[in-house]
Amino acid sequence: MDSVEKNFERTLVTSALPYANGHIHLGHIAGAYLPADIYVRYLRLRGVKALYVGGSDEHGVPITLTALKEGVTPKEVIDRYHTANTAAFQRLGISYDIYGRTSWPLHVDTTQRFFKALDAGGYIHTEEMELWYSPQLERFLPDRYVKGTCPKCGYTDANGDECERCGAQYAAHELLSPRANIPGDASSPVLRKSRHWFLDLPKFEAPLKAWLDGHPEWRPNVKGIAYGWVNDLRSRCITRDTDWGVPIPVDDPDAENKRIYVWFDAPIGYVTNTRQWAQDKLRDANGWEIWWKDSGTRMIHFIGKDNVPFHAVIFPAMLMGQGDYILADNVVGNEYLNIFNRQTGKSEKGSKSRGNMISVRWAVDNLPVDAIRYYLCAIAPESKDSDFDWDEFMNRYNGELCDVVGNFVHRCLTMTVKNFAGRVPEAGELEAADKEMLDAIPRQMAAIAESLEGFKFRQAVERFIDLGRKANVYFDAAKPWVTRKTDMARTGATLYVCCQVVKALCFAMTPFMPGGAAALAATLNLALPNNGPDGGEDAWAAAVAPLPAGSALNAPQALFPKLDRERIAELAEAHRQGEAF
Ligand code: B3M
Ligand code: ZN
Repeated sequence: MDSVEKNFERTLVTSALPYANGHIHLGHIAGAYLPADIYVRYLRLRGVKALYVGGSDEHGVPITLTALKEGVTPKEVIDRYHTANTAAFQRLGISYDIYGRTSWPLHVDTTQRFFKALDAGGYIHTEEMELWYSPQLERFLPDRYVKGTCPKCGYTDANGDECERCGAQYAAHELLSPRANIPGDASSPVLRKSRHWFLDLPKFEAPLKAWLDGHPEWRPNVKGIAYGWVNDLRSRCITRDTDWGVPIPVDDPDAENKRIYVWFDAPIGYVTNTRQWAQDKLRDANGWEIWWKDSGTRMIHFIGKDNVPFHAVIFPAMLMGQGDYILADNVVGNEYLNIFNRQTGKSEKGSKSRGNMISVRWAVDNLPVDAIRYYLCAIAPESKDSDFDWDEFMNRYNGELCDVVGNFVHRCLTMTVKNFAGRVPEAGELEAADKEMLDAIPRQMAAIAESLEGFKFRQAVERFIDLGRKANVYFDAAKPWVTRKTDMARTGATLYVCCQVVKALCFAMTPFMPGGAAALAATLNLALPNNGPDGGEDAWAAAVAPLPAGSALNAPQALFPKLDRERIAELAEAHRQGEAF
């Protein structure tokens, strides 16, 4: 726990707030939610004070465009998807302390406070802009309300503000051949002047650089994107011509038909949700401040790569402008999870129009939660994109989690329960191989901890499986099923050692596979800790203390039931048909 306990008293973990305009899918999970959840579960096991904050992003063009296309109100859209996504996260075991909403009234207050503090600090100014306007609908067409040809690469389906194909960002008036992207608007957009509010990012250049320079330990992909931005800072427009969002807290007639831009208010949602949590759980309206303003707090953001500029440049600048907020200690950005198409042998980007995405709600209806969590962690797109592949999913889950860990645990516990009256045997005289196995436990647990603390979740879960592999090798060499016919003391020593590995595996699997861990803890009559944001005992350290001889065990159950090949083929086919959403 070096990094966490040395300098900090508590850890605030956030994961990106998904837009409440669609169902969350496995790509989201692999990028921002599962790694954060594994990390938080690990911190809780360690007894660290940790708070995990998430929620829905309910403003912006993604919401209003969905509403327009469906012919319903934005409120209907966010209510529907906030409810659905809250449930989906819960079913997948993503253990938020709060899953909030940026449509909460409290969020208007938090956002407006941020805006006013930046304004008072001289970091906000207004500028007149030329924006696309629909004569037919008599409204401006912000961001994705207008489409056209990219001025950089010529892509004809580019958005009003950026091109999905070449990644270029540009001013609205640079877009070529603009057309409205709203149902029922056949008119040609025209340019009109509109006055908007801007955040003076260049004023934060020196402190942003100093802060980034102070974090050589971040992932190179995140650092690269952040420096790219910081070396080319420009003022950013933080308002939009829309009626859906947080009102701009200024006394100015030009502000009336405008709202704060979604990317300004969304990260402030982390603060709002912490405030709401403190009100609800602590009954203390100021209980949130220690999490955001005390230098003893370590803040970690988990996000997908496309959100890096906002979390590693813009939001930190907004926090700096407040004067009394802490900054993130790490921004853990992941690459993308793509979909492997066995028919074409190619990896595809997950997209709504292709119909190749797998929603969480479909996944948890059809697959064991621990299997989903295991596979997504094993292939986490940490340093490069990775592919979701059905065959690999089945082979890795069956071959690693079931065959290596599940099978070892089952063999050990079945033999122990049968031959030693349901109790952990006496260690008796230990031989060199026994001692070697026992010594490997704390070593391997420390290695897993090191990976988790370094945000290397793939490596962490590999090291967990490695402990299972070592245990199988030991078990197979000791042959307790043979020795039991001639030497019960030797058999007892072997199974005593195996029970110690099983105990360690139980704790080690808790962050990754909480379901399997709970079932195994019940078999071992162990209590897994239930630490919350107040912290508690370090159960990870206790995991390597021996399970005493004589401890009662219950009859083992299969922790990780194997996936059936035909069933997986059916699911893969349903996915191919676009039914996995
Ligand atoms: N809703 C973008 C996204 O879902 C945005 C993240 C906000 S995090 C403060 O990718
Ligand atoms: Zn382009």
